[in-house]
Amino acid sequence: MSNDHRPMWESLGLDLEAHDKLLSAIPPAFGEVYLQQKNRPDMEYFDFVISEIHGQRIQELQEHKARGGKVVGAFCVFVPEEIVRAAGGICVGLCSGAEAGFALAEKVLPRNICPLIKSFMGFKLGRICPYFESCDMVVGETTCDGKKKAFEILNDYVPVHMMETPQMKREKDMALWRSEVRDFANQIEQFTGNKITYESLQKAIQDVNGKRKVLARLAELRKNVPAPISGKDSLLIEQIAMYDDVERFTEQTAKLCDELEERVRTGFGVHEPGALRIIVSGTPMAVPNWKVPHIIESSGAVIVAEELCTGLRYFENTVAEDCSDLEQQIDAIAKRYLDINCACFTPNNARTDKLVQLAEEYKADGIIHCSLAFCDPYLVEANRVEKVLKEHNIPLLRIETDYGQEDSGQLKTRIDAFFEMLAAKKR
Ligand code: BJ8
Repeated sequence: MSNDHRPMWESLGLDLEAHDKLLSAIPPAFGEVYLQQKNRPDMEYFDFVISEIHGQRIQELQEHKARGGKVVGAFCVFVPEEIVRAAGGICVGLCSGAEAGFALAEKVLPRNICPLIKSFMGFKLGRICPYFESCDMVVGETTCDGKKKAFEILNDYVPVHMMETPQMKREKDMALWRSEVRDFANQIEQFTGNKITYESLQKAIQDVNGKRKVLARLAELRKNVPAPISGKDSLLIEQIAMYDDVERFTEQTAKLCDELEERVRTGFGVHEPGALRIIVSGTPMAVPNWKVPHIIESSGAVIVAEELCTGLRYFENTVAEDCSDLEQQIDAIAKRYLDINCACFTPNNARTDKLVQLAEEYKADGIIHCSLAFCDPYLVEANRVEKVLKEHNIPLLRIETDYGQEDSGQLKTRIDAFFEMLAAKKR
């Protein structure tokens, strides 16, 4: 990345030394995980976005702010980005996928807490992330206890608006969630000084739906045998979707899909014939957390779908576009978001049913359930996932990991053994 960005990072108040350290780790990791893959489609745009991860997009956010616009950060796919967009703001998913800043985070958080939470706290306390430092406000949610309480601490450093996400999906939960979405719209109007109108919300809904639809098109193409794109490249695109410019991202992903369609037409696959087809499911994988997908695909299998928030949970549903007034649009947004099957819900049968359906649709040989350490919702729900998949005779491997590389060897051994079992089953 060009050094021309240093004055911008400095003006954002970044700790340049810590930031240099974080950034210097990304190119070697990216080179090893991504650039050495065979048969990649044209990923030039997405590789460029990563090469400029703290450059060009940050520049764009600063230009937006200079024009009086607001930047709103989120840590969860429950935050309705359409509303931020309708008020002229930019919503960015803050990634929290690295260990940088853990030592600082441990000064305010317990050591044994999910690495995603530790990462966002460390990024803020250490002033390491230019996306975070560009945010005028952060939206928190009550999805899991760790995040819920951590947002109280985060509010000491950046204004946090909390949304109460229900834990069940009954009618009364929907009524609560709907009121939370309404309050959020009011809050965003106040914060940006811009009124949300039927027209502005309709345009935002269409734009974000367009992004979700192109991601769904990409997912659909991966159902083909052979798969036209690797799981690692698909994950990268899904990660970039969280913070890139919506229209540009949609256009570039559509272009890639055209190429993949051609690959499907000619039967060109990204992997060896007969490679095992795997679905990964569990907690989100934020940039630069590519550890498990890299191990899976380096062992000869191909990931065909991500039942993750950096994956299908982000784009499988869209907001209805046929509303006739603003309040109906708010209803439609609330409905779309409450359909997300996060493990924070109980019961969460929709997620287990979905996994069975995905295994069939994507012709998967097995599912790898990958949860971050100390994430109670996903680690406990893995039991329900195992039970249902067993009933349907779908092989499952359960993994618990963090952002460190120390367990890579052990994970590889377990994943290889799982693949041997799947291969024997296939013979
Ligand atoms: S909708 S998965 S993005 S909450 S991994 S912080 S749950 S202890 S990230 Fe999530 Fe929204 Fe749900 Fe998706 Fe807590 Fe678990 Fe950590 Fe987590």
